[in-house]
Amino acid sequence: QLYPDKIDISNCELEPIHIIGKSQSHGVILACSSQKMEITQCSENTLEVFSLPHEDLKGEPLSVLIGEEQETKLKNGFLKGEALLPEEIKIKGKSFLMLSHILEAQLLLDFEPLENQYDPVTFQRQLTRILNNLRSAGTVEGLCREAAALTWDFFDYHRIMVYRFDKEWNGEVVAEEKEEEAESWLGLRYPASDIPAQSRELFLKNRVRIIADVNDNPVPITPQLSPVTGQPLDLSESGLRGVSPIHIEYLQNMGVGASLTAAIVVNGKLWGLITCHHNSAKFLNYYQRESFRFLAQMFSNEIALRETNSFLEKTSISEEIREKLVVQINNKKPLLETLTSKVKFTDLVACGGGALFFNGELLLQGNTPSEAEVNSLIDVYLSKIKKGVFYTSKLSEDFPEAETYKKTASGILSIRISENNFIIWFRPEVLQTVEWGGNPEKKMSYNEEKQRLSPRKSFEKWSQLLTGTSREWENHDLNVVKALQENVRFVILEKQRNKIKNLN
Ligand code: BLA
Repeated sequence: QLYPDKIDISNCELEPIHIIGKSQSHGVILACSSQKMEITQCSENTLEVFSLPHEDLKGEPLSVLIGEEQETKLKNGFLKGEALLPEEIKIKGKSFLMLSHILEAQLLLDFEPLENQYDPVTFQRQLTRILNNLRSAGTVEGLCREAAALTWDFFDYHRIMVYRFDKEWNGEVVAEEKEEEAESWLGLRYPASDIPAQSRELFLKNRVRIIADVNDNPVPITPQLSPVTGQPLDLSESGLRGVSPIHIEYLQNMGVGASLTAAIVVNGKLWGLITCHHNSAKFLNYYQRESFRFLAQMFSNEIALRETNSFLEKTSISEEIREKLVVQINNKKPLLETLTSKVKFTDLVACGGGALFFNGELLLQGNTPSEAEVNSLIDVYLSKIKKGVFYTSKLSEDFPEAETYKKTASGILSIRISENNFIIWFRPEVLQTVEWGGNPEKKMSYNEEKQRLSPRKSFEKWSQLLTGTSREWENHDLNVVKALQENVRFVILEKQRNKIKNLN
């Protein structure tokens, strides 16, 4: 079975939301064979939307619906491999926007109502404001606030949030615009399972997602399997894709009537989302969503720019220190001494202290666990890890013995020089109170009526004191210690070569 019967929150990540087989009811999803341009599948709401029964459409040439001229245009565009542009189409006197996507031997067509016409002047003004305001926002925080403010101004939703993911895909509201009387969710965190992996994956493909009416009944697409491919229709590109029932329930529990979300993608990775909530149903047409897409794109570019600059700045500082260390270790003295003389290995990355373990000898520098504790850490834990570089900001989670010294070493970064030789950096615990939007340990409850697990009902602020966690290791930290690892390995090899030379 392609679409499982029973989806609940214990198997969220298995829900194949891209082949959900349903359309949101404000528009029509239709598929046709690209060979014959014949309608093969459509959502069952054509009577409500077009005043034409869906039974009468299937098997008919697409021209019956959109006219000969549009059909020819579509077919030619498809044959030439050109990008298919949105077309304004009149059906029984009503205006629609037809959005076309190519799916190998089929065309996937979205028909959306077009009530307000496209206004190029408004559109242009929005683009100019987006460019100017985002470019001049200073910090990443300022940028997030500006993106929320622009979204608020342009699209009239009741709440706007910039939502940022951490390494484990939990998210935090880092900027917010809302109505005055609504409670603030700024700073609240939400667990990764609220937005499962396949949904995050889809956001990389299709950057804007509108849910026009949370209380809508999604309309089935029939037949379920495409007569062309024998497979369900891939709705990844559709702007009308029906919404997962679990997510609907989630939004209902939150009291949301409609949502609009855009992906923030930085260097190919989902960095966060701009999410808009409305208290009642709300639809934005394609042109408005294009403005939003542009806003999210510019926002993404500006984040990437700031992250790259900050990375380069930090890298150049630590590279300078590494160069000095390399001069020292090329000295004839013993390695332990050369790594702890004028410039110390602990100067290389921000840390509380560090340890050198070479040929059975241990040297501690700065704030560290005791000798016995570090020896045990290496012996019982690190020596079993086969990676050349290992790091964690929650050591005691995987190595419970570390609980006793979490104050000095909640975080460790370790490089392996050879089989039994290590350089280790320690980061102290940073106590943090984290505010969650609802207790993350009570993500679900059993729903008698639906006979399945349901998302949590309460999103009330829930505080958690985070212990045993250090500041996270960043990419520039990892890069510079990897480079040092190469340098030290090379020096050891040279020393061994010289020894052999001298023996001969
Ligand atoms: C999707 N969940 C989402 C999305 C967001 C959130 C932003 C993107 C889709 C959208 O709304 O358009 C979560 N929304 C939030 C959070 C806030 C918010 C955290 O406003 C904070 C203020 N959701 C669950 C559980 C499951 C789940 C337990 O909580 C698992 C079954 C599923 N969430 C789920 C699915 C989607 C989703 C399947 C994709 C919905 C779709 O695209 O159809």
